Amino acid sequence: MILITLPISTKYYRANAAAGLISSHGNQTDHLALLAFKAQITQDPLHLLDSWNTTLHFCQWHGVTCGRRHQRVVKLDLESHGLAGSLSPYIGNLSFLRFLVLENNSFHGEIPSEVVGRLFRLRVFALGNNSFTGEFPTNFSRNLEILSLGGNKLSGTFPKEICSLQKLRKLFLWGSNLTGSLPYALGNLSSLQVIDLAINQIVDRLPSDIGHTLPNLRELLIEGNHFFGPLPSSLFNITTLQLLDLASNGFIGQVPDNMGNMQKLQVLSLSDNRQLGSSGHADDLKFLSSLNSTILRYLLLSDCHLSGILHKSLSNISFTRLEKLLLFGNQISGIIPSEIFIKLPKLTELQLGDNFLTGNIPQGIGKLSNLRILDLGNNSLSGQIPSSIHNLTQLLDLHLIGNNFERAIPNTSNLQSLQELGLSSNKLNGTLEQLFSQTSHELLYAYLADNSFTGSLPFEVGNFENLIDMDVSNNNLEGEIPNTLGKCLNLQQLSLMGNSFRGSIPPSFSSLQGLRFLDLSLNNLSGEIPMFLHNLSSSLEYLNLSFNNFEGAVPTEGLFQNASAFSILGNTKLCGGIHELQLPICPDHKQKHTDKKHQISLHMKVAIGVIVSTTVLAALLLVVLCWVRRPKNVIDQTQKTSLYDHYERVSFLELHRATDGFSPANLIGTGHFGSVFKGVILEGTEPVAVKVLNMINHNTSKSFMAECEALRNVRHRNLIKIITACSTVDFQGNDFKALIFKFMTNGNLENWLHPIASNGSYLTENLNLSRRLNIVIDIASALDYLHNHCETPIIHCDLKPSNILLDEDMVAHVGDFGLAKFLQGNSNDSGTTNSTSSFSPRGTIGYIPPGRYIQLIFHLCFQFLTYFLNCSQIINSGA
Ligand SMILES: *[C@@H]1O[C@H](CO)[C@@H](O)[C@H](O)[C@H]1NC(C)=O
Ligand SMILES: *[C@@H]1O[C@H](CO)[C@@H](O)[C@H](O)[C@H]1NC(C)=O
Ligand SMILES: *[C@@H]1O[C@H](CO)[C@@H](O)[C@H](O)[C@H]1NC(C)=O
Ligand SMILES: *[C@@H]1O[C@H](CO)[C@@H](O)[C@H](O)[C@H]1NC(C)=O
Ligand SMILES: *[C@@H]1O[C@H](CO)[C@@H](O)[C@H](O)[C@H]1NC(C)=O
Ligand SMILES: *[C@@H]1O[C@H](CO)[C@@H](O)[C@H](O)[C@H]1NC(C)=O
Ligand SMILES: *[C@@H]1O[C@H](CO)[C@@H](O)[C@H](O)[C@H]1NC(C)=O
Ligand SMILES: *[C@@H]1O[C@H](CO)[C@@H](O)[C@H](O)[C@H]1NC(C)=O
Ligand SMILES: *[C@@H]1O[C@H](CO)[C@@H](O)[C@H](O)[C@H]1NC(C)=O
Ligand SMILES: *[C@H]1O[C@H](CO)[C@@H](O)[C@H](O)[C@H]1NC(C)=O
Repeated sequence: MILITLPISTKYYRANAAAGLISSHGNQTDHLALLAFKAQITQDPLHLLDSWNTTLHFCQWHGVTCGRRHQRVVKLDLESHGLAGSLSPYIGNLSFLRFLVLENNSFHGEIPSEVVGRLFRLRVFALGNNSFTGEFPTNFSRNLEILSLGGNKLSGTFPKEICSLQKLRKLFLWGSNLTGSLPYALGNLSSLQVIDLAINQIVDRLPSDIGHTLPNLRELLIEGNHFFGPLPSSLFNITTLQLLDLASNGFIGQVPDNMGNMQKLQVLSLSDNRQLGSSGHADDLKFLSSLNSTILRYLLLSDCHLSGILHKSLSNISFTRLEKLLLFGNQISGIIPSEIFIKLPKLTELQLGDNFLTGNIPQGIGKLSNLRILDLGNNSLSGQIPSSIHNLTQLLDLHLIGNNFERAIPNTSNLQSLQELGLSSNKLNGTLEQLFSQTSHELLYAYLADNSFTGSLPFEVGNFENLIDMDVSNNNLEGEIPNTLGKCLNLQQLSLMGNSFRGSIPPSFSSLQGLRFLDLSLNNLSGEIPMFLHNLSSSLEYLNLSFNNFEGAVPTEGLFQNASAFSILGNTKLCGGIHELQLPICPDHKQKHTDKKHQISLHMKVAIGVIVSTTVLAALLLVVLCWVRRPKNVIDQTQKTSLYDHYERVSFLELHRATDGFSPANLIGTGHFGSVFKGVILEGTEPVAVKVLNMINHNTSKSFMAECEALRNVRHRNLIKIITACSTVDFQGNDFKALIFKFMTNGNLENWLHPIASNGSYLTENLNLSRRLNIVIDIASALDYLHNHCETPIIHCDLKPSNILLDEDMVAHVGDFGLAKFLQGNSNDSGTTNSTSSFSPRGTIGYIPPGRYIQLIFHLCFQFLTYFLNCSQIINSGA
């Protein structure tokens, strides 16, 4: 590559030499060095080295600066370009180089010794935040002013050679795994302004004369090392200091209180020095009143051993620019003085948690309108949470856990940025309605455990779509677990333990695919353990269902294979499960098949079974029947819609109300289509069944239209009666489609045929022969009507016991037309393409003379055959 580009550049040089612009062979050397540098770059995501081409003189290449007179490279600055590759030793030939800045890229390999040793004019050597390996370079230019090698993978002790760099102003060796102590000679480098040795393994004391030997120090960062001993008071005498970060070391003793000279100080961090401060009664916070910088922004004093009385220590301070005041994890007592809210008006973080504070939160806290984090947790604060927190519109994290706060939570409707709400372990009471309906939808963490909250868990919990962790354990909550929790798709931990929740586990929990921790213990929950829980096993690590009233079979798959991964203690009605559980064997192992293939073969079986049994039974019992069953009008003209006329149009809100917020208590069935809820739309009217379609399934819309269309005009006593439909958007603006049917008191046929799978109430009665026969005749009548008496014949295509519904008189009604097909015209289309006018009941079958009754029975039986044939044809044709 270099060879190819050479001739062109030679031509270029000749041209320029003739013009007297370029003067020496050094120009060639620089050009070659840059090309060699480029050749070892393997990644240049921003394409910034594209300009390093032959059209441009190398002095005009991106990141290259040349001296004006001699056209030699004096500066190479390619900071933060995302460059990857190794560093070419040819760079050592750029003998006029003064600035080499490759900071914050992805260079790897060793730093070539040529680069360090030969560039004797170098003033700035900045290779920090790359991935260089090997030993620390040693042979630095005597002219070096800035040395930045931090954030690499270099190894070794502190390079002593640095101490001879008399012009050094800034030294960055953070995150370099440096071990050992600091060379004493470092304290002679009085020119030093910045020392950043944070996050290393240095074991040393700070020299007591540091304030005299480094009088120009502006920034000292030694956070995250093993410095020990007392803090030298001379350090706090350095008038130039702006940033002092001594956090996470082992400093001990009192903090010097001669800070009045540091008038340029912006950041003081002494956090995480666990023995800093006296262990006695002395006022360790006395130094605060000597701090005299009006531009202080961060005061970070958390996790030390500071004792003191807050209202005395803070009474004299006034930091009008202070943004962060962190004092958590100390031994500080006293009350929160309301003056501080006036004296620290710019606070964004106030963290006083894990101390011994008493009293209440002054109303004045509302003045801190920039506050983002308020942590007062684990103190002994009491009283009501002040209503003025309403003013803290920027608040992200409100952490009041572990105090004695009482009464109700104040209005939080203004806290529209809130992500973490920590109120656990207080004495709060009242309901959660207001909190849940008002709080920001951005909420990620809700810790409300160990209080005295009452009422239900509001359905608005579903608004918190980003919720990760919710703990409402040990309160006095009751009612159903809202199905809307299933909308919190990011939920990882949920504890509802120790309340009085009842009803079953909502079906929507099946969508919580990231759930790791679920504790529902110590409630009054009932129903079966839903099968979908074992599907969550890829994420679920902890499941506690103990001390409830769950019943039926314990699943045996997924999580339920491992007896130590879940607890079901204290549920007396459970059976089955893995052997270790030692539960009684379940009476019936019948499995529900949801598999599509199974469904088809199942309904074929049903159809065949029905055909055979009907034919035989019909023949045998025909005579008996003529007496038992009086002919009825096949079309029931008396059943007018008048009852439901007043809700022709029904809104989401009305349905929401009618079903108690689609509460699981009202859930009467689920399937691939969605869920069916029982509800009462107007008080005093008959209940309805609300079939809410699952909008995640993209076929839902089609199926909704098919069902609407199919049921729009049909009217038959053995077809399910549709009252109205609702196609709108829910509270979140998501598509919402529901069909509203007359409620069938006696449930579906499936539950009568396999009573063990139902909720047990059907067990008392059973289906005798005449009832079964009546049901078969009802179904046959419905099919006859659909096949022969509609202008466009309809094939139901999903006939199965769970779609046969029984009213209070045990009259069967065929339901669920989601898969219905119209036979006329293009039989592959669903009904949506047929015009509605072509589709209406054809004529009426009135009274049938007894003589034609036998004929009618056979005609009806024939309908099953028609259904079966048509439907299998449709299925086979792949429609
Ligand atoms: C060389 O780079 C410059 C600046 O990016 C560009 O304008 C010019 O087209 C490039 N020339 C060639 C031959 O790629
Ligand atoms: C480091 O470089 C990356 C791009 O590679 C950039 O996004 C980031 O802001 C840079 N960091 C600093 C501190 O400059
Ligand atoms: C430049 O440096 C490289 C490697 O350090 C070396 O091989 C080369 O001879 C030097 N001189 C020139 C004029 O490129
Ligand atoms: C170091 O590099 C990483 C990744 O490019 C970047 O995110 C970070 O900001 C850099 N830090 C510094 C101090 O440059
Ligand atoms: C330092 O660099 C100079 C100039 O290249 C060289 O003469 C000397 O040997 C080098 N010393 C070390 C210890 O590498
Ligand atoms: C701090 O500086 C003052 C002069 O500004 C001096 O009198 C005092 O001795 C210094 N204290 C320490 C501990 O260096
Ligand atoms: C604080 O600083 C001011 C000047 O900003 C000075 O006048 C005053 O004496 C200082 N107070 C202390 C206690 O050092
Ligand atoms: C609310 O904040 C505003 C400034 O944003 C302030 O003027 C007002 O006094 C505060 N109200 C309370 C009750 O603290
Ligand atoms: C809430 O607790 C307070 C005492 O802390 C009590 O006076 C009040 O009646 C309680 N309210 C409710 C609704 O229980
Ligand atoms: C490069 O610059 C030098 C002066 O420093 C000059 O003498 C020489 O002719 C130039 N070299 C070329 C190849 O143009």
